[in-house]
Amino acid sequence: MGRPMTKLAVFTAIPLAAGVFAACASQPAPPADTASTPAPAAAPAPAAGTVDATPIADPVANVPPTCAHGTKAADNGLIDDLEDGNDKAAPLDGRSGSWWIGKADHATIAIPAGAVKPSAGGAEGGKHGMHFAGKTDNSDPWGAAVGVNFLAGGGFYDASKYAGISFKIKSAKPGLDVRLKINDVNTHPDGGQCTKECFNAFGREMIVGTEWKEMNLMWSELTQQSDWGNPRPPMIEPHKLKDIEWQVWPGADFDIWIDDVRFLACQ
Ligand SMILES: [Ca+2]
Repeated sequence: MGRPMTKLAVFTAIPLAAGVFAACASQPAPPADTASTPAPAAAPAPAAGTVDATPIADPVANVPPTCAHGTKAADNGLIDDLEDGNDKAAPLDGRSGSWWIGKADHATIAIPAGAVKPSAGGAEGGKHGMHFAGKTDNSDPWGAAVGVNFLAGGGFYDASKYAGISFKIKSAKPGLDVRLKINDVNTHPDGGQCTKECFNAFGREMIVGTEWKEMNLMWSELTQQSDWGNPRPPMIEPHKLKDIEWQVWPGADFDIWIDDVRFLACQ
């Protein structure tokens, strides 16, 4: 795909359940759900002139804050606390997706081994969390990711009544660089808006430490990476979200936990 490696890499992910693990980096295969639907084909190219490719220097500057008085956990906003021990998102408010993991060709995943499922442990107050450990390789254009789709079959989910997203994360070793990503209709090829430069999802860079940290992020606090991607809309499109995922960069020996993933509402 001609892009430099490191952190500008296009993201490709394949669910373990699909039985195909490593994708050719030049043909990104988006994460599908564990449903039996085939992996989505590459999105058709939009008609010429339909995509505004104008770079926006600072997307957040164009968007007003969504919650003047802060956020709180939304009613029926739980995406998953992993306590049921299965790979399904909590079946609330129409959500039906599953957890998945993906990796680049030379990356290895140690946990979960085999089927994607929660591990014993997790954040305080629970007994299970999503444990994701392995090693990524500098020779690959991207590293590895764990995520959860909102809908079975990988469709777009309307989360517009929520204000943002919350989750807990920790790393076995201090200072691990992880990027939260929420693919939407503009950044996932299934939306038909991006062609060559998909997967620059709105999200947030995090340096993850060894203590559980709760991250509460309003939609307006999520940004694309600054120097690539097409289209580059002013903000995430909350009424058409694909998934939430946590991506580790190439060249990392990683061991992270994710737990208590939920939507936020305004106070
Ligand atoms: Ca838990």
